[in-house]
Amino acid sequence: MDQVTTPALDQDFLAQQNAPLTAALDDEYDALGRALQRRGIDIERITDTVSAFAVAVPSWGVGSGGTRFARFPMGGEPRGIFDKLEDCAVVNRMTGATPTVSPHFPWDETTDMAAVREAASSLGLGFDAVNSNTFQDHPGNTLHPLSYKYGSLSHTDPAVRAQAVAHNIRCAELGEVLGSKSLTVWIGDGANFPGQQHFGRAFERYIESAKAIYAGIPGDWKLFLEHKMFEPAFYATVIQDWGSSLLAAQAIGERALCLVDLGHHAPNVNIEMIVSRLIHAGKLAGFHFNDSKYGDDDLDAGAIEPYRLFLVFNELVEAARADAGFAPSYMLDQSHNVTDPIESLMTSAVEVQRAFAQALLVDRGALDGFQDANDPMMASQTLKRAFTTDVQPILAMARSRKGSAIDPVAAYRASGYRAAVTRIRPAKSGGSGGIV
Ligand code: PSV
Ligand code: MN
Repeated sequence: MDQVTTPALDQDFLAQQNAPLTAALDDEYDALGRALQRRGIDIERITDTVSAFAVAVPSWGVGSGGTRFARFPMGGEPRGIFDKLEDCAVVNRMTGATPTVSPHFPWDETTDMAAVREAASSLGLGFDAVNSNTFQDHPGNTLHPLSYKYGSLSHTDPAVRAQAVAHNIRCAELGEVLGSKSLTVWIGDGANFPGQQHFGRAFERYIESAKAIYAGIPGDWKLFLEHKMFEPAFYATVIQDWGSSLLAAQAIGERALCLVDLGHHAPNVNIEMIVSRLIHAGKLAGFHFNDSKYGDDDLDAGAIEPYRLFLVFNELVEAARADAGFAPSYMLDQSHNVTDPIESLMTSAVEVQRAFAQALLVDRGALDGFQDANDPMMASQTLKRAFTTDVQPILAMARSRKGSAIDPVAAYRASGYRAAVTRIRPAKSGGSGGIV
């Protein structure tokens, strides 16, 4: 497969892009450092912590997304996993925040997964959780002769369940070659009509299948259960909320954990509180970050409700305070319908990092005191003070020190990457709808 020669991955190119921005950044960073010093915060400690932060990119995120109605592909869409890796490498090169890719099988399966690992490694990338796909049929794939139309892990037919279980175990085998250590399972199983499905029996079948997957994956792997309120099942979904997810994880075993996709809840649900409860239960796997206004909109992280993202990170920073080994898994999971996916992924990685940096600024001692003294106004002001601090110089400095871009979108556009891949990769037809 021909690869693009791109300045986007070139260190000297980024140094040139950064040069005119460096003096202003130094100035703004120093000013913020002095302001934080007055609050008893060492800016260097925050910058180091933010530098070490990483969020995985989903392999499917670099293609144009779509809705049930249509998909509008853009030029230079990846033709397969090798092109996807190249796009992911650009996101990581520009932001310095996305060193791993999360693949989806069978979408990303090849006959030589070792070659995939090598290609990633030569681009400076590793792999995060692998994802299984039993939410659609895979025509022509001999490992999936039976249809998932009426479900997969909770299907009434034991043969379909066995096929779905085998696929998940296979995903872990493929993931072993890539160096992954966890499998994320999201199923679309559910019902569109009251009465269509026996809630209790479907849940029991799911748990039985998930136990079989758990027993079949390597002993040092974690099994992440991802819940989602609705879609494609519009009346009831088998693993529809964190309660079902937690019950299942507890029934399956110690290494079964609950994954929170921010878009998979009812509107106005207090997600940060769910995060706290899962931490309390020792069952928080990690996140799929995105944003939404109405449902599972899959908009860019931080695009609609940045304060909610901050509040989620506030819980995570609080948890890390009590447990130094606390290390949830972070991934973006968005559908880019109207933007260049690479620009959306870069921007989202920065937004997630921003929420983390802001949460690191919360004066936790003061917050404890205001909570104990029942002072809601000052408690809330303590959070707002951290949230409203402009941490942009910290994020930009962290990138600059890594040799990444001070302004990722500007540098990416200047690189001409999209035009270059559009010349090499033939356009895909855009006639059909479909969510990816
Ligand atoms: C489902 O909506 C989901 O969030 C799951 O994580 C899937 O694996 C992914 O999107 C891609 O469809
Ligand atoms: Mn997800």
